Amino acid sequence: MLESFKDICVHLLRVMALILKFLFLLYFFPILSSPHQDDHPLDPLTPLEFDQIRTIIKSSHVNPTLNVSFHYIGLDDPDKHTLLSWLSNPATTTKPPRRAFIIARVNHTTHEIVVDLTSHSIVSNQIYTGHGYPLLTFEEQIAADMLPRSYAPFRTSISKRGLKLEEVVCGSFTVGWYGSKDKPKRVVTVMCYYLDGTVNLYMRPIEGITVWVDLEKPKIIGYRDRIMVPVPKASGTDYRESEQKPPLGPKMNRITVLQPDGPGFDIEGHAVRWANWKFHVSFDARIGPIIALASIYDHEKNDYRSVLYRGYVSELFVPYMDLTQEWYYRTFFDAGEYGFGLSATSLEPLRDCPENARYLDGYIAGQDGISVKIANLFCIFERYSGDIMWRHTELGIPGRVVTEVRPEVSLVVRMVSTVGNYDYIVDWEFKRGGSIKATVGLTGLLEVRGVKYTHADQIEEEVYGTLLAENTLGAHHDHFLTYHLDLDIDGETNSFVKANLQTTKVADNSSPRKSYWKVVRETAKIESDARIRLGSKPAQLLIVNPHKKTKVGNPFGYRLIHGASVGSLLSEDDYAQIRGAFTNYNIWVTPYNKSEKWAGGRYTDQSHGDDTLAMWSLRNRDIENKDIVLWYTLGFRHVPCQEDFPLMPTLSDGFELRPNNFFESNPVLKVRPQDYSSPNCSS
Ligand SMILES: *[C@@H]1O[C@H](CO)[C@@H](O)[C@H](O)[C@H]1NC(C)=O
Ligand SMILES: *[C@@H]1O[C@H](CO)[C@@H](O)[C@H](O)[C@H]1NC(C)=O
Ligand SMILES: *[C@@H]1O[C@H](CO)[C@@H](O)[C@H](O)[C@H]1NC(C)=O
Ligand SMILES: [Cu+2]
Repeated sequence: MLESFKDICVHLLRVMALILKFLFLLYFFPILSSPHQDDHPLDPLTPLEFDQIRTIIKSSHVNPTLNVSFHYIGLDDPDKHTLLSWLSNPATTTKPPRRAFIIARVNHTTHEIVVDLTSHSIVSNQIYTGHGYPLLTFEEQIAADMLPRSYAPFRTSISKRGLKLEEVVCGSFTVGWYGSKDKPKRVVTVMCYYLDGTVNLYMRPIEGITVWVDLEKPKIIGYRDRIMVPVPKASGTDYRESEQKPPLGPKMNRITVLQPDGPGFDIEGHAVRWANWKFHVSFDARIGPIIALASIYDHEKNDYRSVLYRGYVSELFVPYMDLTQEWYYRTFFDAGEYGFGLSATSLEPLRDCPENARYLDGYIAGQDGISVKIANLFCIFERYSGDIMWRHTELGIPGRVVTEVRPEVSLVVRMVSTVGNYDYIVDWEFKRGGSIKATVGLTGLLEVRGVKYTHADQIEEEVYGTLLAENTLGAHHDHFLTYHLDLDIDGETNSFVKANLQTTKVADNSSPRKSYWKVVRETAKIESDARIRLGSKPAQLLIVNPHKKTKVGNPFGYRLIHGASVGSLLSEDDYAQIRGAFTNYNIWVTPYNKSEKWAGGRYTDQSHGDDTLAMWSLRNRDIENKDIVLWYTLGFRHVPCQEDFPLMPTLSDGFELRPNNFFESNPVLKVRPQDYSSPNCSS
């Protein structure tokens, strides 16, 4: 009996598979056979294109003996209007040209080069002479990190401390800018750490030694050994499973994620469709993940409606609060200095992402312009976490109980960037109700300073941090992430509205109440109207389309539900803050401008802050009824605690972009619950 049931099941499945295969071919054949299948104008550069770029630039050079080092190679954004009209009418409009933007150093000069990949030619090649330098390459950092080992004074410092040279590893740190008017060299400091029994090098700083390296030579140009403190112990610092000693934590029962019908999304090249959403996922060496052209299907209007033209983490700012000579300059810009995308890591299946995830690979270019693959760069998965999308139990009808529930299922796109010691988990999550949630999780290793102290009671002076373990001080710092959010709410022409919630006193005796709050709407006309420090005034922040209204007359809109209202506490005249001035406010709105892409400016290493979002915004342009970009900075103030040692459990924050009078009514009312009833053939 059982046997025959199984047979029927297997047979049924085979027939169904055949039908599905047939339908699949019927549906996808025209797409599969098209040569442009995964050739979207916003796709990241391919290995073939990296090759073309290298060849075109090298062969164009007047003096072939000069080496070209590539500091940035990315897609030169297609013109927004050309792209949007081509997308809406590919048959009769021209496809935007495929171009790359390159920052290269040739003979100690910074070049900005635009290459046309269709005509295989150089469109422009300009020399940049302003302040600041491009991203550091991995290769030059590695070369700098190797120098101390063979440098006699350094070897003396190491043996003076009784350490073994072969257990020393070093890392390159950007040096910032502290008011000097001279044109500086491209310099980093190299800081060294000790392994000897652990892989957690960041918990074992060899404090007091600073090595300055000229990256272009590369050569040591300065050396200082100022203080000697014990290197913190190795014991208790290793985070590898194999190195943990009992007592161990409880073992979890297995949890699996099954999707008997396969994943509910579809990836064509870099275009993703899932439930009512479609969007494009891309990747850039500087900024990492990019979500573009996110549109949501409106069943009532029978069409896709645009929400987000493009969203990405534009810059990160991580200033440390330690004023000692080895530390004061540590005010990092992880995108503009180190490359948030260059620092992306391969995801570990089943650990970084659940069982039902699909993966996408990505490519970056090395300093020589040759592409390097990052396998499993993105994971994309449907998240069913047991949450409720909506529900109600009605007990108010005599003699009846009505209960309706819909479970929440969402789609997550994830990338992890490990910038030296820190790991940033960047998620973009799409919900059927129309929300886009962005979350960033911080984990990995703190930057700690070696100190002589073994107990907090011994500390008398300002140490700028928390004692986390013997000789180990976790330095105070912040992490700011500035998101570029080019929302196009049902079209490009939008306005930014502050709906202030204002406490109003009832003066006369018209009500037994003494107060209430009312909504006072303010549409931002110029850029200065839209600079906001969150937390100062209760308000709802909206991007609306003033030309399009619901049937009852409310403008279509999306609301920014922000996370913790954290802004920089540095004074605005602090050099670090001048460079990171894009964090002076949590919210800025600018008119769309293709060149205003990186909030910390194009050349962030040793920048003077003359090309930041804060400077652009000073032009005070009109932003009402325009194609506008919302910039949102979320922040973490990090006062380290012992739980962050030896590795920090993930700390998250984020924001939600949520429809607000965008739909006529609840867009997920008619969502059909998942089918749990299919026969279980797996036995
Ligand atoms: C170019 O690079 C090669 C290989 O790294 C090196 O040997 C050569 O000295 C470099 N040339 C110049 C002009 O820097
Ligand atoms: C490299 O630049 C220096 C000046 O910075 C110049 O004197 C030299 O001629 C340049 N070399 C070549 C090969 O162009
Ligand atoms: C676009 O931005 C760049 C850089 O801020 C600026 O030089 C240029 O004038 C801007 N264009 C317009 C039309 O505002
Ligand atoms: Cu931190």
